[in-house]
Amino acid sequence: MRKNILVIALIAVVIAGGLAVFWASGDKARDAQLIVEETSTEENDEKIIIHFIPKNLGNPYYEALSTGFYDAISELGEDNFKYVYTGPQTAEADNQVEFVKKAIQDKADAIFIAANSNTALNSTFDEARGKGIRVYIINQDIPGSEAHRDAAIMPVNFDKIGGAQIELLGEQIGYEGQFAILSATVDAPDQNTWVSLMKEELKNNPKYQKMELLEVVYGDDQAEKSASEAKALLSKYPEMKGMVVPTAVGLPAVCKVVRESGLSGRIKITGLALPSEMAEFVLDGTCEGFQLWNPPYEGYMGVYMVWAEKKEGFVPRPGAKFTARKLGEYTIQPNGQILTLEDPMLYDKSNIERYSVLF
Ligand code: RAM
Repeated sequence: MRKNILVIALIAVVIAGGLAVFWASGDKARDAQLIVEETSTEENDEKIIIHFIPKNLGNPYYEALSTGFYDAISELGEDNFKYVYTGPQTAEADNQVEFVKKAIQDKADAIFIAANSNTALNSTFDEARGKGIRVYIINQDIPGSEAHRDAAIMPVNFDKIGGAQIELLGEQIGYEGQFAILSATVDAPDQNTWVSLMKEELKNNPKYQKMELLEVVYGDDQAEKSASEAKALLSKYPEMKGMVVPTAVGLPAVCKVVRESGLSGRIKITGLALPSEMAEFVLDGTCEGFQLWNPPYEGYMGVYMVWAEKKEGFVPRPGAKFTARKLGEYTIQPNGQILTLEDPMLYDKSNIERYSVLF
């Protein structure tokens, strides 16, 4: 008998409890990720092996997304899966390469990755796919490099985000005045798509002609860097009326700076983030409203897509359909994307308490 024991840190195979518990508990997800499991390769041969590589560890957004993987695995039988949640500490363009390579060594069936770059991973993706591993981009796509992945799970229709974010800030500042965008990393495919859509919206929609974008700065999906960039903007532009912060790490960090500077209500802050991280700032008036979708849905759908391939002969190509139990049927679009939802959702005082217990 082969005694080839794999020790995998940051593995998450502990499924304890049902759907509501997983979706409701970020702490449970975090605890599960710290479990070190030993599994023999013989046992692994029987299991469906899924690796989820987030942009960076310690980002609560991806921990929320990961709970969706747990939930589907729990429904389909945890003994059927080996699920590995692992990735880099920081979200630089090329530092996920080693984690894709680990998934290849682990003979994964599918890799789900929130890529930190549009191009840096292409040859590693090719290597994985050459070995029969499915490569799924999750939470975004890799524009221009679509030929290097099997499909992309999108949280919403990205074409809607630029307009939705500008409209949200516009409403809050009365469609007039200076503002800045605080993004995540300079190479982030999703962030760059949204920022360019926001710029297009400002240029083309006369409704926003009195809104002036001062600059785009980058908080790297790190709370400290986001806070210091926000402080720099506040002192550089005393007339600034607001900031759009489309990152789950950046938005609460910026709200904290604004609150501590005594500027809550005077400077309008909006963007994309988790309701659980934003509740205090919505309730105290630092943030009037922000948007998001449902991150756990993406992981949930991903597991069902892999299951459909293993058990039902599904092949990920445009037009192919699969069913993700409680979410219903999905079809891969002609561009290889699968839309989890169409539009982002607004969170404000009216619903923040309800959603902040979910994710
Ligand atoms: C961040 C990431 C991610 C984005 C969410 C809202 O942490 O940059 O890409 O979708 O927040």
